[in-house]
Amino acid sequence: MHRPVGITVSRHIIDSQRLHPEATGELSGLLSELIVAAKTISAEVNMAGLADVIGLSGKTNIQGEEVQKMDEFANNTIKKRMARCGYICVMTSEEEEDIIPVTEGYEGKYTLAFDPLDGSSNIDVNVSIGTIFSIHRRRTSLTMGQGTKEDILQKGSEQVAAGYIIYGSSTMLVFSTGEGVHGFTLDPSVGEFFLSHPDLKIPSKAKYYSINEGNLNYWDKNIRRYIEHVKEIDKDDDRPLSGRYIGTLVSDFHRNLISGGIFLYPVDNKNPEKPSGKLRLMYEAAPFAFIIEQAGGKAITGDGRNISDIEPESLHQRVPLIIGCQYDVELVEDFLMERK
Ligand code: FDP
Repeated sequence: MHRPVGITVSRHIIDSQRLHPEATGELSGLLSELIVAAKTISAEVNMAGLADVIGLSGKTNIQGEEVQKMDEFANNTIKKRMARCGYICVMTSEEEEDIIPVTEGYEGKYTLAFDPLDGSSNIDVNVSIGTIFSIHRRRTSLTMGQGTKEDILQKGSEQVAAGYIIYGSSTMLVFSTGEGVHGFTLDPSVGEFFLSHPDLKIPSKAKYYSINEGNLNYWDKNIRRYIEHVKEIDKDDDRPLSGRYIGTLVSDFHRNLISGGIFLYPVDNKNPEKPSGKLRLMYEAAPFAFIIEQAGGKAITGDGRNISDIEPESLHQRVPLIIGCQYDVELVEDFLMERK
């Protein structure tokens, strides 16, 4: 389907829905509600640096309202808007221990997992941060009312939609409902997202590698061998790759998707309480895996599993993540399996 640059995200969603005569409009409604939450967060993020300048002291702002930390604000904004939207039956947030129920009487047929503000260490230093979301169809029957953990704990390959919003030099929304990946840029003067990046495809080979090299001495020897490899000079193989690491997964992912790259957060032995790396399956790895596969890339754990095939066991489960251009992800796997 031709998607002309410049159409609004609302029109894009309606056009996509028309491709499915059986669609009830609920997924479209859900996405539209999420987009409103994203715009609210974007406006607040843009003001974040001013909080101190305009004399907000302690916990109250100039209007005497309580000042929330940005991540709390983002979490509350999504929770409040989605609890009564009528399209989901349960939510889970990276910020909360347990599942979040929706308001009684407003139960719908989808579930929502979200990371309200990814890249927490970058919030206070004016570096890009983002919101990530993942949508599944509920497993239990609609007549059962409130959703359960069973509805939420589903593998990535069963996602109906996934996406992210990046609050960068512009605010962008990138998402997929399983029919390619499309990117929209927010025009803040009219408060509307416009299609700017239709049908995004990741380049076949990486130009960039992204990894926190400060962890080098905690890595397995095969990851170290791979990183040595990407730094070697070999003109015929376009090496060395350039290093880029922002430390906000949304931003590192976004750059790699557009320009071609590979992101790695492998297993390390830094913290015995995190034997599977740092990143979360439900809020980070699975939604990005859905998007990257739709864009022609790949996401793996490095121990023989595709991220999308992992059946989650708990809400905050962590997984190692190697994601990006197919060629490079497969090469990392060869190094890890010692085929290289
Ligand atoms: P943060 O802890 O700052 O919220 O999942 C969280 C995350 O950021 C990712 O966005 C980012 O890619 C990664 O952690 C950075 O971790 P390191 O600081 O260990 O590199």
